[in-house]
Amino acid sequence: MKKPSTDTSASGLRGEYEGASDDYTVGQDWHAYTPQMHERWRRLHARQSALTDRYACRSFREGLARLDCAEGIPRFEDANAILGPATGWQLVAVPGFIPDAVFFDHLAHRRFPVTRWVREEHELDYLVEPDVFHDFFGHVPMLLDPAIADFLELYGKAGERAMAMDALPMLARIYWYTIEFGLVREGDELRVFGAGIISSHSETVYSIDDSGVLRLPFDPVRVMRTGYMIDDFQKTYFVLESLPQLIDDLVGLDFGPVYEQWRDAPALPAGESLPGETPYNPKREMTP
Ligand code: HBI
Ligand code: FE
Repeated sequence: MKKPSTDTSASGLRGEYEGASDDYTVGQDWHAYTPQMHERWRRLHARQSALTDRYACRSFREGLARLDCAEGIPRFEDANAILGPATGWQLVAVPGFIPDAVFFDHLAHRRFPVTRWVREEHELDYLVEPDVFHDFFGHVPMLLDPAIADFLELYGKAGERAMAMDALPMLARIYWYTIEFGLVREGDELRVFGAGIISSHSETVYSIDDSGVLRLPFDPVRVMRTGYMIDDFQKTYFVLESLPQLIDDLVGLDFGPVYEQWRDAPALPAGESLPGETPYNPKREMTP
């Protein structure tokens, strides 16, 4: 059994896999969060939500407002009461990264694993592993969007075949360049919908405003061939024309032949365009 946390540094919950069920879920143990942890969440929420009006896509902004979670680390059961009737998703608490097969199985059943511990003071802007701020603030608002809700279930169901065909890295790039680091066009503007961007202050600004970044139109096969950075800002972002494009482009695509064709080829380096590709340039497109 888990010991009650008296720790103010979050390490009382961080990475505690002991006591987790076979599916890696744990109780959120909301009462174990300290006042300092809730205060840290409030600061993170305030800082990021100050950017969302200008940078986040409409679904994210609407979803975040519905979740009403500015005051402290939210109770997952409260979010579940909103998510269930809206899109059928439920949050389950996990201690951190979980094995790929378990992660896919949760998604295939519309259960979204949310890490329960919160980052420490010295890692406010950046950490490599997911914590409750990344998972909840970044991902949960988008679970209220019907296209993202359906897409994530399909992604979960695609996992088994990708693993059986030894092509998991290719499928994981789809998740990475959409759910984590995706951009979407809204009218004349580029907007963020990826959780990895929207939970980071500096990458939110960089992904939209930096003129040296490569932004390419979303193309599933191109995405599956493109490597990515896990410990630095992305060098390439892919832009959807709309969120339902995810479903439209991926439902009819038979991944098997794509895996067979490309899985043994080296990944395309992030940040390089191929001959004939037209990078998306919002400034140019906005000028008539
Ligand atoms: N576990 N908690 C957690 N969060 C993730 O995003 C996650 C994971 N396990 C595996 C995984 N992601 C990815 O490697 C798969 O999408 C392939
Ligand atoms: Fe994530």
